[in-house]
Amino acid sequence: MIEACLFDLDGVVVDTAKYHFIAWKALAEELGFEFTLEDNERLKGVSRMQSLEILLEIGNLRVSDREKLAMAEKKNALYVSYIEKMTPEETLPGVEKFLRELRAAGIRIALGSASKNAPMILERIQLSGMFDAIVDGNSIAEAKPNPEVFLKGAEKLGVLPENCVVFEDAIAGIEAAQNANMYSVGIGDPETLGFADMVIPGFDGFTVDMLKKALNCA
Ligand code: B16
Ligand code: MG
Repeated sequence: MIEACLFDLDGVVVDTAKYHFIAWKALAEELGFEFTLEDNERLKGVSRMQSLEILLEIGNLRVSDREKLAMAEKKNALYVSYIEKMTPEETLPGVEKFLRELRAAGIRIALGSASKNAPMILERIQLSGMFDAIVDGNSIAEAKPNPEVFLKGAEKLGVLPENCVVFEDAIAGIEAAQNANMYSVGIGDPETLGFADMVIPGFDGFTVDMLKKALNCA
């Protein structure tokens, strides 16, 4: 039985990876090394401080914890200057329709994101009201693949994990869903996310009926 759907944010509801890329690239350039789109792939679904660690490893740099904090803050300020200007048009195709369909079917909806900026992004794309619960980088101690973010979401909704479906674009996110004992739907490439229970390219054309069929429920 599907009682709730939990959504990752970046790469599932919106594409903020392009703004993260601009901001990390600017920081890397300031530090004197190149940061490529391929490098950026390694940061998807990863927390801000873990992303910085990866970036510093790419640049072969060692810095103090204080400098790390300052760098992360600087990157975030530039990132926020971009997401502040986001509009509802940036919601990925089919997402809003699918969320509305879930609501109409009485299925509860939660957000499960690593981002501390999730509330602002949802506000900018005008989707805050669609979520019954929000769990984001501000309210979790453990990063994905730890299941904390999704277990907290289920708890807030008052739904058992086995009755939850997770939509995720990152490998660590699918692992987190599996660790939470939830049904996982990968958004993206089957080559990378093939270990999820189901993989779809995106929400365009995807319906609640299709999800129910895949789960073998009426
Ligand atoms: P922030 P998600 C993640 O969002 C992003 O995929 C990842 O690239 C980012 O580093 C992380 O949020 C933290 O974001 O700096 O805004 O707190 O995919 O978990 O929705
Ligand atoms: Mg993501």
